[in-house]
Amino acid sequence: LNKDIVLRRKETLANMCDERARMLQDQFNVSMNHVHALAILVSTFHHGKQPSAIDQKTFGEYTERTAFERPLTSGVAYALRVIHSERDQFEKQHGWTIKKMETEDQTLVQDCIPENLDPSPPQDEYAPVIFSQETVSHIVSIDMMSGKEDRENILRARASGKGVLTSPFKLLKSNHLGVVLTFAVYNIHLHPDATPEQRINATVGYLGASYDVPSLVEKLLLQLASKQTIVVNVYDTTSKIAPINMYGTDVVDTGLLHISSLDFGDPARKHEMHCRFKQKP
Ligand code: WA2
Repeated sequence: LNKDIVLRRKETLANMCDERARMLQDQFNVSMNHVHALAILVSTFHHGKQPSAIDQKTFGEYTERTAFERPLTSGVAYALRVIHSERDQFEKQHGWTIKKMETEDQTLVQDCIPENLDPSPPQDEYAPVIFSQETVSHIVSIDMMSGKEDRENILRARASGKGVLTSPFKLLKSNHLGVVLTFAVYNIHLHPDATPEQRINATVGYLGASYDVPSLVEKLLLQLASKQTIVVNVYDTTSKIAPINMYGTDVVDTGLLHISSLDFGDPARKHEMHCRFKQKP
């Protein structure tokens, strides 16, 4: 009899955990597809038209009005690829200088305001944000290649042609860990089997979305009204020896644990959802 109860409990936990993991994964996938479509929108109406049919106002309005299509994202932005020799002309044309991302200690909130950031030192190339959803307007003019995680994402996105994810890191103007999803924008229509070199040469910019994981997962779980029953943690388990906790407080061991796998669409990153009952039986 006791065995039956234990078995039932195990089953209940597994079902609840799998359901939540699937919901999170599906919502992530939905928003990823829409971010991909935004990259095609920029390719078609900004790079594919002379003159461009997109400016900050158009991009800001369109992305705000379609935000419902991108659950879990806190904002989207478009960064242009600028080669060093084009920098002067680019800065004159926009009326601002390309800024360096303030990394490490973002001690002062003031430092995050673009006007207070330092100009980027000379680099081979830059990825300054030229369009943004209002929610992430603080990253306009910042060179996304000057941030370690953003830079790695940009390089991987343009060589692969796929949507790529960063490891969890502290996003600008946020106190939480988040991840960034990036799609490269190309100036020609590339074959699905184009080489990394062909892709890199055809790159004109980067469409990215930021995910404030803790607040967005919290929102999703609250919709299920089961917060009294189970404790959920989401981990980046790309490094098996050093998993990163992306959501949930430190684990209080209550015995039974169920692990549901999560697939966020980037094979280079691994994620898991861990669920426990709040109370021992
Ligand atoms: N977006 C929002 N907040 C951030 C951030 C970011 N990156 N990086 C650090 N905090 C425009 O991949 C191109 C968005 C980067 C895209």
